[in-house]
Amino acid sequence: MVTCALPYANGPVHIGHLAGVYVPADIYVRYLRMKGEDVLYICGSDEHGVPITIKARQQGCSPQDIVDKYHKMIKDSFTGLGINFDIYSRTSSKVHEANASSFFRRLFDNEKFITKESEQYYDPEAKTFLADRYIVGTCPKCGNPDAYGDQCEKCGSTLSPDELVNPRSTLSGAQPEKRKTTHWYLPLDKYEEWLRQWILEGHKEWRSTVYGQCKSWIDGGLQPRAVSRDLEWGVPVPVEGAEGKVLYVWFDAPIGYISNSQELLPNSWEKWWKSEDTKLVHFIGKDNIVFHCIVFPSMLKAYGDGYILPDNVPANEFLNLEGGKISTSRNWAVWANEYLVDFPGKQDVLRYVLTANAPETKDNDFSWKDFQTRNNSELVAIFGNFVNRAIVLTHKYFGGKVPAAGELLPIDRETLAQVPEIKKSLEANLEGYHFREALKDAMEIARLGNKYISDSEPWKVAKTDMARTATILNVCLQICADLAVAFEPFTPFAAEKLRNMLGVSLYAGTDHRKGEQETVNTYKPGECEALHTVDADAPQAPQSGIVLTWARLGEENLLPEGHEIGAAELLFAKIEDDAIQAQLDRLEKIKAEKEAAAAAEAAKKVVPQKEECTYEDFEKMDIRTATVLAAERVPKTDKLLKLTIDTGIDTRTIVSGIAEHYSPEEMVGKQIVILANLKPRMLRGIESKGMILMAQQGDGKMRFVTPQETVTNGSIVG
Ligand code: B3M
Ligand code: ZN
Repeated sequence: MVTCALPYANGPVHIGHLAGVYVPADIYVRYLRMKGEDVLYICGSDEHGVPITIKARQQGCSPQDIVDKYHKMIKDSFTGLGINFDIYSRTSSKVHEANASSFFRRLFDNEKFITKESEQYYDPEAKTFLADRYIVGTCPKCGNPDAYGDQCEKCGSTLSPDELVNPRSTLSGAQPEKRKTTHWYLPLDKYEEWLRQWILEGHKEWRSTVYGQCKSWIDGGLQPRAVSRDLEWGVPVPVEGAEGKVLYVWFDAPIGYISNSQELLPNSWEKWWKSEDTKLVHFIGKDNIVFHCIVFPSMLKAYGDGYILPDNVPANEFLNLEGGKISTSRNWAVWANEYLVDFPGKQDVLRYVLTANAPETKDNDFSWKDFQTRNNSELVAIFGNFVNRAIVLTHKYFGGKVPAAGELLPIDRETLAQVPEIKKSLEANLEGYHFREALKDAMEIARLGNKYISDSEPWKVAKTDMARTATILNVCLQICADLAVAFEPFTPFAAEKLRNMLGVSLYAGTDHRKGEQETVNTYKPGECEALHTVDADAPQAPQSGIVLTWARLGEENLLPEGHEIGAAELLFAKIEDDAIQAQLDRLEKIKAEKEAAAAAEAAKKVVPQKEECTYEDFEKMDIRTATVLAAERVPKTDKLLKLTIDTGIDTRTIVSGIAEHYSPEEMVGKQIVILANLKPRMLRGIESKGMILMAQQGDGKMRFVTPQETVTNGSIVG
């Protein structure tokens, strides 16, 4: 049973989600199914939680409107990318509400919770309790007026709402007030020893990043964890007197895996969730490790009733985009739904590139240049090119029928013998959740074929030795059939296209999309519209009885002599620079908008007033008007201008750091205000006598101060 983290339905999925969770899971499930394993493949939208209520408030609609919009968008994106869960349901479903509610109630009745009364901030206008993130105020450490209740983004300090000066609600701006409230907590501390045994002793094989995080949580001492919240949106707490309280989203969501299974298999879901024969694997991102390895297992343990625990949790790290952190709120992302519109027919390319760059053990980066290079120089130039040459030449010399293998030379045997070797590594990497490495193995087969055909040069041999040409192309076509199997988990659309060209089917295993009655998938040419978007008018090879299977990958003679193949069709098309540039321009625009917004925000910031001074302090300063007679840049500096000014008292030089705000030409003739009796200073070898008074905004913008109308130079400013 494979579950995928339930994406929050408050935005589309982006390439970070796909690389981190959904593409690796889909590779794994397709592979297992081709080997004949029976897999239940579960996912759905996570539709509760504070962010959804905030977004609804911002957009002036209901939380249900938000989740309805994004649930559909996310579901369509997965289908569009060939990620076909057996069910993609949602936690706002009635099945889930009933299931999560009864799950909570059983733990409550069996006294598995502790209750605690605490004081929480409440927004009297919005009439809702406020999570820390929705309280802002002045940071006590650096004075940032917009620090959050949990963190100051300016100085990075971790804060609590109580530390904020003048806290205010981000919802209504009102001054939040403290209210007493009671919540239920799962005492994770009670499960610490059990978790130490189950994970730290029992699952040393887990990815080091996952194992390490679990170890630090357990060694750090587990604390009771809230399982309810003061919110209107969510699964109501099924306890008398708990009006206005809902299950905490991270208590509710993992139960969604079970609810989705119940929805799909009402009569047989327990066969999966309560049988030791089931191997449960959770695909998630690293920020969800504690919930899937510590909290949810403890919930299942507390519940009892024979629920199984995950066999593995191959969490990925994070994917960055063009060197920046992917961010939904800042729109710094490549959205799956937009990708499918911008790059029609290139679902495989994204699956391929995200797998090749998968952040399996450390964060990694996605760049559009790399995306284009991998498509053009790997998928097109190696995989696609090899297949195209093999098929085109088979039509050219042998009328589209697999030619006789004839006498195999050592080069032929050595080439074919490598495929079963590569298959061993491919299987080990797939079984071990090393999908980047597994993809390299599959690509190794394409490189093998491409090298073989380039070295054997059948187009030359055909001039003199047709029998040898037949052997070469027979070997090539066997390798094409291997590729049609090996690439099914990674690039299912291209694999299917290749099988259609080769006139063969694939046994792709059993799925459960039709609920209790199972669906056996043998992707016969043209039969798979429901699964893949087969190009309806693609040339279909004549029906053939050949059904490829994973087991047969690497076997000899997959395509027997005389077998008829279909017309050649390009598996992949080059991606041109303009398509990439359009994406880079989009990101550039987003970056510029963000910088402009940040600058506008900074411009409004006002630095707190300095300490009081006395009139006597002020009297010491001799501030005068003056006019700029000449101006020039100070060589080898970016910021300094050397100004010759008429102070009415004398003509003198002042060096000022305003070169980034004014050119020398702009300054000549201007009347300015100076602090005339500032002690002279040597700046870059120039004696500067005085200082120009400038007004500087929070965003750094600087303008010189000048009288409203011209006055005599040397006029006293007071
Ligand atoms: N909704 C995904 C996230 O943290 C979260 C997963 C729930 S899986 C039960 O982005
Ligand atoms: Zn701060």
